[in-house]
Amino acid sequence: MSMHKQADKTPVPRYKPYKGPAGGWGALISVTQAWLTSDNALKNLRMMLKTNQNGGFDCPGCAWGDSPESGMVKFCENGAKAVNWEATKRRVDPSFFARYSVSALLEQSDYWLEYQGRLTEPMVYDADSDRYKPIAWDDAFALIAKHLNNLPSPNMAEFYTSGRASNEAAYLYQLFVRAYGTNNFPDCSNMCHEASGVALSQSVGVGKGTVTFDDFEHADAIFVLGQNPGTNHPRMLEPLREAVQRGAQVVCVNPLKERGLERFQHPQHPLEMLSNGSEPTNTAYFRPALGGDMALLRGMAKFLLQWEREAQAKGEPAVFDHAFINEHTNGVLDYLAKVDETSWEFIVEQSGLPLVDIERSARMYAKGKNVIMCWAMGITQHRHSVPTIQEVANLMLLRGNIGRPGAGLCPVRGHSNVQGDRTMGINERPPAFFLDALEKRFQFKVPRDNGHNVVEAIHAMLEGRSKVFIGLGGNFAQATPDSPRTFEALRNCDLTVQISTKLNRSHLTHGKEALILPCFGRTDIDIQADGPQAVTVEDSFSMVHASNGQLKPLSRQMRSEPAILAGIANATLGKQPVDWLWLVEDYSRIRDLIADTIPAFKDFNEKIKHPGGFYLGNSAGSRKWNTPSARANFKSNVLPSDLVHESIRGTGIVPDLIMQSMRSHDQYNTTIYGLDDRYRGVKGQRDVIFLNEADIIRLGFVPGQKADIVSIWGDDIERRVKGFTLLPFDIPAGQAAAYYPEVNPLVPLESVGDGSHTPTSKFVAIKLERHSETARII
Ligand SMILES: Nc1nc2c(c(=O)[nH]1)N[C@H]1C(S)=C(S)[C@@H](COP(=O)(O)OP(=O)(O)OC[C@H]3O[C@@H](n4cnc5c(=O)[nH]c(N)nc54)[C@H](O)[C@@H]3O)O[C@H]1N2
Ligand SMILES: Nc1nc2c(c(=O)[nH]1)N[C@H]1C(S)=C(S)[C@@H](COP(=O)(O)OP(=O)(O)OC[C@H]3O[C@@H](n4cnc5c(=O)[nH]c(N)nc54)[C@H](O)[C@@H]3O)O[C@H]1N2
Ligand SMILES: [Mo]
Repeated sequence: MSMHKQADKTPVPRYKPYKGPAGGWGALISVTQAWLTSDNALKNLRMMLKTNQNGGFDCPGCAWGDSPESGMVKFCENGAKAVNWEATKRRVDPSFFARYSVSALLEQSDYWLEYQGRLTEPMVYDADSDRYKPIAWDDAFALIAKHLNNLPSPNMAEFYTSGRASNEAAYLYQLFVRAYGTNNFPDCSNMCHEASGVALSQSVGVGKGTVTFDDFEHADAIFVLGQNPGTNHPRMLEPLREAVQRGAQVVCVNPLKERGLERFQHPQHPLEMLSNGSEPTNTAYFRPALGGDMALLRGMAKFLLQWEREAQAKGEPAVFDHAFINEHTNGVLDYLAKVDETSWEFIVEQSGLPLVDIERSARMYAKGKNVIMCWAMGITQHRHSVPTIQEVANLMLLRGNIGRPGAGLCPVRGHSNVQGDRTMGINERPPAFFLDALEKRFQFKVPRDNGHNVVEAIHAMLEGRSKVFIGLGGNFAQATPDSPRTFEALRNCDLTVQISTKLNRSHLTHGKEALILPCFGRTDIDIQADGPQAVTVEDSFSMVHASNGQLKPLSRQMRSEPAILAGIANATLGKQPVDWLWLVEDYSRIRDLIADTIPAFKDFNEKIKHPGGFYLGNSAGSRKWNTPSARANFKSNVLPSDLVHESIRGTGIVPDLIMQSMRSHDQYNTTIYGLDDRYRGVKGQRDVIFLNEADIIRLGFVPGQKADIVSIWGDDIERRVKGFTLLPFDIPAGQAAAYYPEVNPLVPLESVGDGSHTPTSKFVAIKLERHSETARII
């Protein structure tokens, strides 16, 4: 992949199955190309060696944690891409904006927009010329303050957060927004691991994973459900491969045969690279129906129950951990009654797996003394994600697999600080204890009503109930579902403000007035009045550590996220309830406030001096259950009666296929680095839909032909994307897969998870329709 050159070339569509392992030479070549073709090659090489090192910066890629060992090289191919992408020398400066009107920019692809470089100066939209023009920082802050202070209610403003924001930025942001008077905190988490937080809080009393990095070395079995670590968490492949090598079971559950879950060659092990050897990363691979995981998990529980009864009858050792269940849990009998009630026929039908596969996975689970279960978006972006994750917890509770070394729950987070942002209070439904602590420390009346999540915020803007949108990072316009409606929602606003590093579609689908505020990223050196500043982040294993930028910022007009937020807060509220501008002179002052109000951060400034950071602890991980009963809860859910939503069934239209949306190997969410998807064998194109060849023929098409994709929902809105190439692929019949964000126009805003409000991006009912043009696969 040559990510910096491709933008100017016309892509040649190509598809050829990938035979190599994940990682290995392919990854090394790709990293090297990313370096050599970036315009900062030498500097970036030096930077990469600082990735995830003490005194270095936290990789802006994913939220996977690091081995506590120091001295190791701790970055991966896709981390390298993320760093190079941020550390470009190209600039989107006032002369760029003078050249292109917003309408002209709207014609460009997401790939082209971000490729243009870093935003370097604050800009304001000028309606007369349809262009962004420079604005002084203080004038920008004053414009925001004017809008916010003129709203009839603070609940008419939306404050979005994307999960790269540091703890310091996030804490300052939530303090400002609550002092302003609302809990409207839509955030990327609402589209991501929300279901994990909701489900686990009810089951085990904490919404985070219970494992740490070391646990992977002690597990006898690791389940990887609905996750593609080869692309999205490459550093996770190493512990998986090591687990297989030591004889542990690694069980993958994924309808697609993802390359990284099959074979891995370590790009940093010279011997393996030279011999071109590679190692398997799984011992079993099960391919369920989309949304079929809960049925699979229920089936596993049903086998355990059957074996438990057989063991009791024969006087053999128990399958369940009775001591744990008695001492630590609630509701096991109700739950087992539900398991008994669920029929084998229904389990097989809904899971999409034969009974022998379900039995095999149950055996692998039961054989492991210590088991870890990992999951990501394949599990969380469904209507019944909350009960599915609770079924994971139920299964783990039956054998006491929570709160002991080598065992536990591991929702693998996405954005590098999405977990920390929640810890800092970016939460539209904040817990009372947190609000109480804020009120006590800062002496103002904290808003207590729940605020808007992402989907509610879009509805509110569409209906004119919200008029101001502020985005701390991210790309709200493209990351959200039902794209044309989201665009309309943003355009309905009186003011939209984007605090960003790079140009994206959210800057172009703007309100009547609009600001672009350019900020530092993780890699930039951040100098404030008291000198260079570090920020802190929290990974998936609840480790908090410092991150120090390494590169001189491209322009003196760029500011840090905390400095921008302090500017907005100061203009809007003055020195209430804190002296914002004084706070950002030295971020340890912000950390002192965090220490005052969030108990696990006591002595924060001292603790981050520890190399590798510090562990926040996890109540469930130490078998303390923060539930009303002070026990872990078996949750007695029933399987969905039909995976297809009643709104879809109500139309009487029978879907051709059920489609998931997913990430390619060359993208970071809405940031497109290139047009290839190496491990899936796709080159030079993104408007593709992966289908079983039999389905292509059944539906009257030929492989390589182009089609329109139309989604089905019980309303009058036509949801259509045009001219997608039909790629024959190793995918279960009846299923389809395509790339996010290209297919986001197909995801209905109303199709959300029960209890999580997460758009169901992994379950879209579609029909294929004829498209005039036909392309050939080369
Ligand atoms: N390089 C890179 N790294 C990233 C990101 C990125 O875009 N690029 N994004 C970051 C973010 S924010 C996140 S949240 C994570 C996302 O990490 P992932 O969750 O790995 O991301 P997706 O590409 O959405 O992959 C979903 C996987 O689930 C499978 N799947 C889909 N539906 C189902 C289902 O019903 N059941 C099962 N069992 N499997 C299913 C798909 O086949 C696919 O392999 O990665 C983070 N890291
Ligand atoms: N159909 C479908 N939709 C999905 C998903 C899916 O799987 N399928 N996944 C969902 C998930 S899991 C997530 S997390 C969301 C992601 O949603 P977002 O987090 O909103 O999207 P990103 O693409 O990560 O945001 C990219 C932009 O962030 C800005 N940026 C990058 N670094 C920084 C920084 O350090 N500071 C600031 N201030 N800005 C920065 C840049 O301007 C860049 O253009 O999308 C969701 N949407
Ligand atoms: Mo995410």
